[in-house]
Amino acid sequence: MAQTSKIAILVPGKLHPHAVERIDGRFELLTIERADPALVTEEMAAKVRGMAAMTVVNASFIDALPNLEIIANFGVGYDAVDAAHAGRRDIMVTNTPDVLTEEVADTAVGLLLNTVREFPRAEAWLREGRWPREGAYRSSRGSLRGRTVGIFGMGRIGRAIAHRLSAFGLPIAYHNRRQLDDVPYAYHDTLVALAAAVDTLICVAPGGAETHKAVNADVLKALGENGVFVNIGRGSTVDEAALITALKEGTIFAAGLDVFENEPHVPEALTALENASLLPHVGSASIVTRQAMADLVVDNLVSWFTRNQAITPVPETGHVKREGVSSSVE
Ligand code: 8YV
Repeated sequence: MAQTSKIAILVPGKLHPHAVERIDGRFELLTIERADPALVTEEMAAKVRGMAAMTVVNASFIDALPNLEIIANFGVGYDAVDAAHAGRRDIMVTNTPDVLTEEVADTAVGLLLNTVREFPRAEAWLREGRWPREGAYRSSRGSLRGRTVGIFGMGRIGRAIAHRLSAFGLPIAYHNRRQLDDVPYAYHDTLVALAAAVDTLICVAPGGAETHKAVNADVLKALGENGVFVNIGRGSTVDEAALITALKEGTIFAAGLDVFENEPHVPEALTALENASLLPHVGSASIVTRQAMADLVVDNLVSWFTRNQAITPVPETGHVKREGVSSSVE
């Protein structure tokens, strides 16, 4: 096994314990409370060559670490990391694709069913002892039957959701940055056009400036009064205030949300709504999948420092090479 024990890896804030344990066993583990340049000591700045993070990593934090080579992000979404800045500084950024695809797609389908068929409310009815006292739970106003699904973001997870919902017998359409030539679904070149063509919109698009508040009042209006909106991507992709208004006023029928604008804070205006089904960002959160994500974070670091290659680089840093390193470990 290549000698990596002298390479310092910084973990700012919380990270999956399995990742922390593996980093500690393989590298020199350094931790700080949060990704704040003010907490970086001189010694740390000189030493740190890798980072594993599940938090916001902005340009000033990256710049506080002059010898940083790689940032391994826990999660497929890496909008919290300034990857463009890292790319400009020739710092590798990795994420955790593939290992969570099927899990998140499963969650999306579960959340959609919860939203239209009211299963969480039906279960609460049973648990509260209302079934014997008051009779059967009401028939759900919504149903999956007869729906047409639009997917915003036809990446790996979008495809896995489309695959599942096709098997449910539902027609699928999508909107993406560009049309894909290897999917059989109808493409719409704007999000409003997609929303107008379907009654069930599932957002799997990545966060970041390009998608900021993309699901706005116009999109929700186009989705229509029978419309169901599901978000399994990022809270930042939705204008949350507009969504609350649309749910309140019946502009759309219901929403299922796993992600929010200001996590872990969910506005009371949203929790008060009966036509919103809400989950606390659990899309990938099974023990097995989170462990696989943690492993991929550490495997990226190990691969970088022993084979000069990242396993899952993000596109913004695809060009970054570990050049000028004669021996892979020093
Ligand atoms: C994680 C996620 O919950 O992979 C992602 O992008 O949103 C989730 O799987 C998240 O990254 C951990 O904070």
